[in-house]
Amino acid sequence: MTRCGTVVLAGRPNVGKSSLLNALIGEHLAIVSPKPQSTRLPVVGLLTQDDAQFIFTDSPGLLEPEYQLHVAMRAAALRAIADAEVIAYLHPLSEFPAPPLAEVAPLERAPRALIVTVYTKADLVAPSTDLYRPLPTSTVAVSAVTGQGLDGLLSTLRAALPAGPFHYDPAEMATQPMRFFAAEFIREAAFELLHEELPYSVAVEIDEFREGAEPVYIRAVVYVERASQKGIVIGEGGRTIKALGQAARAKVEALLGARVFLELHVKVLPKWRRRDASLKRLGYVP
Ligand SMILES: Nc1nc2c(ncn2[C@@H]2O[C@H](COP(=O)(O)OP(=O)(O)O)[C@@H](O)[C@H]2O)c(=O)[nH]1
Ligand SMILES: [Mg+2]
Repeated sequence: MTRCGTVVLAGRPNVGKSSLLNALIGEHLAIVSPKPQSTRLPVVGLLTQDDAQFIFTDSPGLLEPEYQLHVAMRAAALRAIADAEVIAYLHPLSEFPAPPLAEVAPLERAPRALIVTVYTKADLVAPSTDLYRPLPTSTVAVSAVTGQGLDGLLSTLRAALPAGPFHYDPAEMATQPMRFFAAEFIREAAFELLHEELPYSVAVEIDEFREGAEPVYIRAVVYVERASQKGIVIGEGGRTIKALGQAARAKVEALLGARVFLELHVKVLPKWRRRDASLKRLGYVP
């Protein structure tokens, strides 16, 4: 008898949801940043081990919305939580104990799915501290950096998966198209290379994606919210956008396993974070 189900990785911004997804899948699928709120849309990663298929869903951090994009991110996170068969509720081990998920979210009613509390960034907590007391049941401590606790987490989650046939080919690890990941990796490069508020003003649209070409040809638009930001993203003599393109290209090539030619254009989409029509066009609102 096989088991298969959706496990959502949920929690506050910056607790390590995207890092844990990548560590579980063994591939850099979800973008990671020391800056909070880097994840805007759920990212799905598949892991099939023996008789169990895990459909992991990384979700945006649960936060108080400050503008329309946040409203969309929060709605996406709550949908992912409502749709999941198992909720992995992540919280840093250094901030033990985790408040109830229903309080953090906050949720109108307790979710029907089983909640497994996952304490993250265990490598940052010295083993001598009393945080290494025995954890309550349905609770595990992991590190996406050292891999500590991942096997234990998987066996806890496996027991919670419903019995049923696999939904995906066991060889698959992603469900979203390469152009989604291309846009995300350009954003990840923006989080790495741009400062302060700027990465939050960046959105990416893939204009063309020719997978048959050698190298694979991708043309993308990097949107910012104001004309003054456009100059900063391009940089002196085009230096910044060039570095951004190189960093993003390497990320896309690593996932695609093929050489890529990436062409970036910078455009202004005024106040896109606060406009529903823009959010819809960019795919942040269904
Ligand atoms: N030391 C350590 N840092 C981590 C771990 N997991 C995530 N981080 C860091 O925490 C920050 C936020 O991680 P991210 O996965 O983007 O968090 P998310 O916002 O919850 O998706 C990044 O700087 C990560 O490198 C971990 O297990 N150990
Ligand atoms: Mg994230």
